[in-house]
Amino acid sequence: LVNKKPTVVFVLGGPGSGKGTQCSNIIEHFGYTHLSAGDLLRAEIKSGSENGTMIQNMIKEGKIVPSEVTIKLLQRAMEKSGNDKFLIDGFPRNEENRAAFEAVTGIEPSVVLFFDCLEEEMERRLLSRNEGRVDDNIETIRKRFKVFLESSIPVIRYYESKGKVRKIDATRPVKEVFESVKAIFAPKSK
Ligand code: UP5
Ligand code: MG
Repeated sequence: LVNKKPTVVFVLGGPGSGKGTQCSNIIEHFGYTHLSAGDLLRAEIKSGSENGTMIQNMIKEGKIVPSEVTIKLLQRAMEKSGNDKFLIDGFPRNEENRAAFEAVTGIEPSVVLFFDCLEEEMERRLLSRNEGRVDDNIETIRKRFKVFLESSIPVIRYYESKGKVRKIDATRPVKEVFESVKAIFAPKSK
C-alpha cells in the first residue's frame, strides 16, 4: 500500500466546451481535487517565474506549452493537495504531453471525460466570457480550435482505443451536461 498511485481523470474537450465549469460541479459531489493545467500555467505567469514570458506568448498564440513545464506544475499541485483523486482539466493536449505524463508519473487515467461541443457554441461562450483572458479574442480562438482538432483529438482517439473515453454532449445547458457527468461518477447500482 506504500506509494499507492493516485486516481486521475483527464477532462478533455475543445476551448469553451465547459471543462472548468463541470469540474467545479464534480468536486462538490465526488471528492476530487480539480487541477486545470491552463489555470496552473496562468498562475505561473502571474508569479513572475522565469518561464512566465514564454508561457504567456504561447497562450496568446494558442500553442501548447512544453510538457516538462506543465507536468512539473501538475506534479507540484498534486503533492500540495494531499488528496489522491484528481480531475486534470485541459491536459494532455497532444500525444507528446500524454506520453511524457505517463513516463514521468507512471500514472494512467482511470477515465477520460470528453466534452463534445459544437464549435459555433464554443466560440459564442468564449467571446462572451469577459474574464480578460489574453486568448479570448477571435483570432486566438480560431488558433485554439485548430490546435484542438490537430493535436488534442488524437489523444482522445488514443484513449478511445483503450475504452477509457466517456463522451458527453456538452452543447446543452450546464445543468443537463452535469446530469450526464453525474451518471459517470455515481457508484453503479448492482
Ligand atoms: N459555459 C460553460 N458551460 C456552459 C454551458 N453548458 N452552456 C452555456 N455556457 C457555458 O466555460 C467557458 C464559458 O462558457 C464560461 O463563461 C462558462 O460560464 C460558459 P469553461 O467552463 O471555462 O470552459 P473550458 O472548457 O474550461 O474553456 P477554456 O477556455 O478554459 O478551455 P481551453 O482548453 O481553451 O483553455 P485552458 O485554460 O485549458 O488552456 C488555455 C491555453 O493554455 C491553451 O490554449 C494552451 O496555450 C495552454 N495550455 C497548454 O499549453 N498546456 C496545457 O496542458 C493546458 C493549457
Ligand atoms: Mg478551463
